[in-house]
Amino acid sequence: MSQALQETLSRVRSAVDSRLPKLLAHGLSAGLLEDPRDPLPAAAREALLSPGKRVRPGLVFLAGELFGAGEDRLLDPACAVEMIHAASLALDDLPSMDDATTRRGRPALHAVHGEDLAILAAMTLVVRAFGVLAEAGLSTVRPAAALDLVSRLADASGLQGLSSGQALDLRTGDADASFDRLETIHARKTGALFVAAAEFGAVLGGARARELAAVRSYAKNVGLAFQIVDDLLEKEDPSRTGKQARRAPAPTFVRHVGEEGARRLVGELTLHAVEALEPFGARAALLREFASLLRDRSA
Ligand code: GRG
Repeated sequence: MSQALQETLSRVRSAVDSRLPKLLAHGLSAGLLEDPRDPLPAAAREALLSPGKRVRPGLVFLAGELFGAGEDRLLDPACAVEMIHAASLALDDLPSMDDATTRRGRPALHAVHGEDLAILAAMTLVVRAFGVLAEAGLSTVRPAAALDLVSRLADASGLQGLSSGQALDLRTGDADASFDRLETIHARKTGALFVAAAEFGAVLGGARARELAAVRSYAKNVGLAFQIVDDLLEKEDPSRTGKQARRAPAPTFVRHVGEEGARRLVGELTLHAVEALEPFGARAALLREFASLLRDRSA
């Protein structure tokens, strides 16, 4: 990895890791956060602050910096995206979904805090994400841009995004798992949040419609490739992704086209992602490298 990308990603990671707990605690006194009779803050903190790669905030920043947006505008919206992601992991792990025993190499949230609190923690993170965007609109981000982000994140979370993708994933058996169906599932359950993250950066940097479309195409392809790599890693060795699940294997491209076919697909998607950046020339070097980094990741 180039030094420039390494520096950017570790800067984003530490900024996000130190900002997330503050955003979560918004308005709560330390006493309330640590009240042993109130079990929800600890569950929400564990869901949000357990050690994730912070890939989506990285994408917000890389796309934002392409258009000259500063950290002061990017940080809280990037944290809002991470909140939705963290909520989705807690829900995905529930016994009624993937029935995971571990996540990020630790016991799944519901295994420690119970299913009831895991659901409430996820709800808390979802509503907090939109609260964070509202507050950004009252401080660092123009109100119209903040509303734009709210709308994009809502779309990425609902019937065009995560929730729909997960529902299709849960209800698609091997017999229905056509190429198109798998593409829809992956585009919604994983791609949509990548697209929202990249759009966040572009909107905050004042990108024009055509630039926004290019960034969206990049993120859609990277998101699909990311999910396929996740499935490849999980097939090779479940401990690599830090998640172990009891649910019978979900519909994946790895099952549909085999490991080699899936690897080829990842290569093609990454190529399409990079092609989408052509209009930006050398300015998009870090985003290009980011796509390759995610393609070649081993965890
Ligand atoms: C939150 C509104 C809302 C709905 C959630 C449960 C659900 C609906 C969707 C499931 C989406 C899901 C878990 C998709 C898998 C995406 C994926 C590959 C996750 C792993 O992402 P990483 O590797 O994880 O970035 P870390 O742990 O590094 O953050």
